[in-house]
Amino acid sequence: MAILNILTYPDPRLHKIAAPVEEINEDIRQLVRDMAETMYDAPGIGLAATQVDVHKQVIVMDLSEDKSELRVFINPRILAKCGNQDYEEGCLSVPGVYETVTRAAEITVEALDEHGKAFTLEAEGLLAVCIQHEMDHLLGKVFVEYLSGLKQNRIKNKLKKRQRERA
Ligand code: QAP
Ligand code: CO
Repeated sequence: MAILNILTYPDPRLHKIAAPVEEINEDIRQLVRDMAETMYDAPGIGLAATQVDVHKQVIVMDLSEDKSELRVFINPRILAKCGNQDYEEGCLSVPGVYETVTRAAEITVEALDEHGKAFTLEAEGLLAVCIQHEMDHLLGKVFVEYLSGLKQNRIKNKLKKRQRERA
């Protein structure tokens, strides 16, 4: 297992589009294990492969208190969406920034698990928000892109300044 480096906004690699996984093999299962370890270490509740600079359609998520409910989504597709909800989101690639985003309230998602088995999930609340947030990463989109240009610039400057201070 390994803890992977998480890209920080505004890194241009966060805008790459992830390709579908063609074959779910031991390499993909290793990636899933490393992503889960990276997410738990952070700690976070969701991580997309894009955030660790792997441009494949792989997401890990765990909304439980005790790391007991790892969910894996490979090649996810949203089959249906309904309603709206506002949620204050954060992101491991945008540390220290929390902003409210409006997304669908309920979604139906279809994906493959780490064994290549297809499943369909109906989600609402935080789970629905998290799936939509992570699927955006696979399309090269970071949640701050839903905010005004002014707010995006402030966030970019804050994170760039922090990175300079750390360097
Ligand atoms: C995505 O985010 C999410 O700023 C997952 O300093 C978050 O795991 C979807 C984190 C909220 C919906 C609602 C963020 C950790 C973790 C930070 C995360 C930080 C440390 C974010
Ligand atoms: Co994120």
